[in-house]
Amino acid sequence: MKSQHQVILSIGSNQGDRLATIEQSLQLIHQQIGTILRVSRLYQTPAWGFESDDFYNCAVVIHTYSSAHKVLNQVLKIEKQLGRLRKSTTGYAARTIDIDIVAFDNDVIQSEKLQVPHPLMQDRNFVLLPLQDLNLDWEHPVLGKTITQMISLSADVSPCAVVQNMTQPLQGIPLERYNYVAFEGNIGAGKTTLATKIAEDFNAKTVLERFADNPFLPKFYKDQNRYAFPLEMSFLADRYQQLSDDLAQFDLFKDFLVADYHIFKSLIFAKITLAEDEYRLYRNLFDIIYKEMPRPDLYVYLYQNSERLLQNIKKRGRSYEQKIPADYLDKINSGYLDYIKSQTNLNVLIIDVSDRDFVKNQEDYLYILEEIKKKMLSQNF
Ligand code: PH2
Ligand code: MG
Ligand code: MG
Repeated sequence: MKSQHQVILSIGSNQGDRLATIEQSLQLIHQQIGTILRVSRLYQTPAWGFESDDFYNCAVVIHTYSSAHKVLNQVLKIEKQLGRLRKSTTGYAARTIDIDIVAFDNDVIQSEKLQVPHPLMQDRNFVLLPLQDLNLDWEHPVLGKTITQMISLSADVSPCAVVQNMTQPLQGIPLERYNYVAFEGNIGAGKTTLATKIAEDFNAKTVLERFADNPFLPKFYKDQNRYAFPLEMSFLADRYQQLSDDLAQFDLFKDFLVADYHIFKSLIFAKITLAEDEYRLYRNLFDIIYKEMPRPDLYVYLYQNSERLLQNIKKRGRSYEQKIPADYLDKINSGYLDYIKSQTNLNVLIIDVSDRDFVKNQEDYLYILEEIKKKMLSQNF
């Protein structure tokens, strides 16, 4: 199950500067609704179902956290921004821009405002041909047909000619040139959410920490002195086992992995939670284990102020985390920053995500991608 919805949009224009308007609509969709994973080629198509000038049409597949009705409101807003006027006449009219929801996951929606899949998609070359470019493994949830099957069954013979290729918004961010990216950050910084989203958008495999199963964690938050050592030991053992299992399944030279932790966090936490003599013992063991672990090609530290961390912790509602004090979070943050400063062999990028919310605001997510891109450019990657 994906954390985001996969949505297919069909876009058309037959008024004004058709190419420029469609390009602007793509930008606005990517910035406001969700990540555009792929854009089809652009087609010139005769007006279907009415007499009017030829259209330009294309299609996109996006990932979004928005519900179907939210996406509908978002596309209507973009249509308005791009000068779409809706008259209360019946039938089709020429338009600067039309953005239709063709599919929303495998959902079937029949509401007054929204019918998904689009009820006429199977009869329209100007929808089906662009969709074919997207190379989806999507099947119509009612008709049980793939795009290719719908094309061969369709009676539409209208000539749709390719005009040009379109710019792919994600192409400028060749993240997959890295093989192994680790997202790090304090408790509640959003590591898992971001790692999951990036992995979905860039078609990567995830390595996610299995924190929830650690039986010492709730005990530790009640009695730190008693449970710090077994807690840190079990985290280390678990992370070591998981990383060796997970990494063994993947080909670090070929696959693209996104992790929501780096094993070094074990030592950062241990330094804070353990007594000095316990920490020395722990460190001996850690060093032996650490030598064997593969290094990430990029280590992203998501900095978030403690006030926001506490809000996030409250929002996600894990009962045993609710009493974490701000000064513990401050210490963890300092531990991370000390570690980062001491590293010469680690490719580190610190991103300040205070006042950003990459689930609610697509623009905040794009900001993070931009920061990663700048880092790649600065290293000629
Ligand atoms: N949209 C319509 C009706 N007819 N014909 C073409 N070629 N392209 C369109 O986007 C289109 C249409 C209703 O939205
Ligand atoms: Mg339409
Ligand atoms: Mg429409």
